[in-house]
Amino acid sequence: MKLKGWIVAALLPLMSSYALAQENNVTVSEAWARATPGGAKTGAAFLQVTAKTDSDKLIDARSSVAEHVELHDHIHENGVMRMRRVDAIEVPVGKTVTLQPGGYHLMLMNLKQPLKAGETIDLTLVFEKAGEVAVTANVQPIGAKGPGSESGHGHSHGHGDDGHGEHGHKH
Ligand SMILES: [Cu+2]
Repeated sequence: MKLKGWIVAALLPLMSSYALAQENNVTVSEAWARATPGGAKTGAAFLQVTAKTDSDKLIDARSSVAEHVELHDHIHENGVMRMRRVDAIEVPVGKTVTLQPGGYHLMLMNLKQPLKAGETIDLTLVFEKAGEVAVTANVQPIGAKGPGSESGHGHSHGHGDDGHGEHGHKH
């Protein structure tokens, strides 16, 4: 069937860009990472986690592009935004937890290579109950604030004010 083949061909890239993964109760979607300037040793990755029928906790993560991956949060301290390592990110049942710039994120430590916009990286998330969930993250340009138009949700606003949202991932 010609038509069927066409539909499959159209859906495959869409599905990979959604980076959908489902493991029991936990769903991970919209995974993306920020491109890094050459020489940067750390990068950041973001995603959404939903727990359908039971609360869970994100307790660890790893990627083949980084020596190790830390779970980070941002806190305001005396008017300054700082990153802080956290042991776990709670995923309450029925809620979608969004890891995004300025909030929770995955810190990719000791990058083995720069992250280039347009490429993809692998992420393995470790949940307390659901265990390991592997996803593919799209690398968005430096300064990107969301998964971009490639996510299929039309989050690309294109008003170009990239001035804020940069919190200086210094370690
Ligand atoms: Cu961080």
